[in-house]
This record gives sequence, C-alpha cells and structure tokens, in this order.
Amino acid sequence: MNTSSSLFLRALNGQNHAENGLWRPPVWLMRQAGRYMPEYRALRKKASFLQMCEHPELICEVTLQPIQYLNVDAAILFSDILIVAKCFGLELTFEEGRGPVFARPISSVQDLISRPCSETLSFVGEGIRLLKKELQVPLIGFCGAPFTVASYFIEGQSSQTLFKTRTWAFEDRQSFLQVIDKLTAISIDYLKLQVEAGVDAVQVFDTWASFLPPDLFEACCFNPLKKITSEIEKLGVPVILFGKGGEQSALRLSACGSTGVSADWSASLPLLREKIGKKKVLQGNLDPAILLASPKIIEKELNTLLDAMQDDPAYIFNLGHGITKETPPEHVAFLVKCLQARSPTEYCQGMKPCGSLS
Ligand code: 1CP
Repeated sequence: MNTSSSLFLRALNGQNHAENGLWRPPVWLMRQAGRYMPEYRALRKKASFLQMCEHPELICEVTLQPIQYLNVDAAILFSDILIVAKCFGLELTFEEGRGPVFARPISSVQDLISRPCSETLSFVGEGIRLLKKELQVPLIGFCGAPFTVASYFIEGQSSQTLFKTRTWAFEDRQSFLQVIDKLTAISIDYLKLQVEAGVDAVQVFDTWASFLPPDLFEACCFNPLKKITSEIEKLGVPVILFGKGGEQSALRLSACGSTGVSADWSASLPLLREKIGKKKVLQGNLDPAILLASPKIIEKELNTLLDAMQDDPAYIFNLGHGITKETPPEHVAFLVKCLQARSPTEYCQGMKPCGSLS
C-alpha cells in the first residue's frame, strides 16, 4: 500500500501534516466490527463467534462491514486475541453474557504444548489474503500480548481481579515466565503469519498489563513486548501497543520500542504527548461511553479532543477501548462524519453537515 495515499500510514510515519491549512487525524475504532452492527448480528444468528473467526470468507465479510458503513481509514482483522488457544489445543467457547470460557484452564507450564500457527491458524492468513484483494484502506493485524492472553488461559474466563494469575506469578515466578515465553514465541509466529499474508500494521493488546507491579511488569510485559515489537518492526511493519490503565500504563508501554502507543480514555493525550516526545505515534482515546450519549455531546467531546491534538502529525484517532454492543450504530457513523468534516475538502464530499442527527 502506498503510504502517501493513506492518512493512517502517513500518521504512522509521523507525517500527517496539514494540507492547505486543513488537517484531520486518521480514524479507526476498536471493535468497529461487532455486535453493535445489525449486519454483524444477522451473521451471528447463523454461526457462533468462533465459527465466524475460523472461516476466511466470514473473516473477510465482517472485517469489511464497518469499512462500508463508516468509511474509516483502516480496517482491523476480524478475529480475537484468544484464537491462539487453538495452537495449544485448549478448548474455548464464547458464552452469551459471560464471554470466553476455557473448559480446562491451565495450571502448569506443561499444559502448554504448541503447534505452529501455519498448521493451526492458516484460516487467518487466508482471510487476510481475501481482504487484501478487497480493501482500499490499510489492514491492521493483531494479537494479544503474552500476559493478557495468559490471564485468560489461567483464570479460564474474564476476571475483574486476575487473582489466580497474579498469585501464580508471585508463587512460582520461574514457571510463570516459562508460560510467558511460550506465549511470546506463539505471538511472534502468529504475527509473522499475518505479516506474510499482507497486514500493513499490527496492534498488540496488553489490556491487563497495568495489573502488575513494576518488577513483574518488566518481566511479563516489557521484555516480551520489546521482543515481539522488534521481531515485527524488523519486517517493516509498524506496531502499536494498547493497554488499559491511563497515562502510567501508556508510558510504560511507550518504553517497549514500538512505533505507536494507544491509550485508554482515562489518559490525557496532550500530557502523554508532552512526556513521550514528538516522535512516538499516539492513538486514542475517546471514552466509548460517549457514543451512548446524544450526538450533541459526541460532537462536543470529539472536538475537545481534536482541538487538543490539532496538527499533531503522529496522532491517530480511536476510542479508549472497544465499542460496546449497546451503542447505536448511527452514533458511531455520526462520530466518524464529524471527524472527517474537519478534513481537506476531498474527504468531505457527499457528507451531510454535522449535527444533522441531533
Ligand atoms: O459476537 C460475539 O458474541 C463476540 C463478541 C466479540 C467480538 C466481536 C469478542 C468476544 N471479540 C470480538 C472481536 C475482537 N476482539 C476484535 C476484532 C477486531 C475489532 O473490530 O476490533 C479484537 C481486536 C478483539 C480483542 C480482544 N478480545 C481483547 C483485547 C481488547 C480489549 O477488549 O481489551 C480482549 C481482552 C478479548 C477477549 C474477549 N473477546 C470477546 C470477549 C467478550 C472478551 C473478553 C473481554 C473481557 O474480559 O472484558
């Protein structure tokens, strides 16, 4: 993909400069494909979430849904961070109202015997190849970071506290780090598969990294993320790291050497810009709860954020976390249109004026 024709790739290069005095950041949204979209729910009536993740044609179709509906500047592969459970033969289901559930959570490093992604996750590569034929915007690949993925393998489900995970890390650090090492190796293998198939950038989700104290963060998050980032950026593909936990978490992640960092909604992006310096790409961080408010509030909060980041050549607009399933799709479309209306005229053609929904 040609960097100069993509706002997203330009920003990843730190080169999204104003043209004729006009500027807007690129936009894509975490969970831009998902249950808030009626088109997605219609497909989900016919297949389970995991069945959808395992079919190249469905991966392609669902990834394209928000591109067609929202006209965002990048696509993110439709999949899940827990799909790597397949490499270890772990039995995973997604249950209504409960989320991911592992039949047998892991309790020792011996529970993790891996097979290469080329054998277990080839459908992801096929999905990416189909997408690259269809897409006019860059495609973002992704994986979960070793610590965040380990927490689901160990807890067996979503957890507010990660007590089992943290206790293991304290009680037997050596075997815990072996688990992290295995997941680091599979993350690199999996991202390489995605890069070979054609993704233009990669986001690594370390959603729960901020749960760890500094020394464990260094061993379980910083070191593996640094390794994953350097292996992937060596291939010429930029990496963005995401974690919850405000500025402190974003600052910790920014030290791992990636091109970009994505902050959750509790961080101040201007403050982060000041602390991190001009070079690092910053992404985020509108509170997804704002999308449940009225269009008037959405426009006001969006403009506050954009005014604060005005003319930043290395800024990518996103939410501070994924779109929730309760979000009205027309609010999401409204957000994207308001943002694009700040742009050079070529992006504004055919748009209704902002506020037309309020
Ligand atoms: O239809 C359904 O029932 C499934 C809902 C759903 C969807 C659409 C889940 C279940 N995952 C996804 C897609 C998904 N997940 C993407 C696709 C690309 C996109 O459009 O953004 C991505 C990037 C993810 C990443 C993901 N999955 C993360 C990291 C980001 C985050 O949310 O913090 C995590 C932690 C997961 C695990 C997961 N997948 C799904 C659920 C309910 C959960 C648990 C979340 C939790 O514990 O809070």
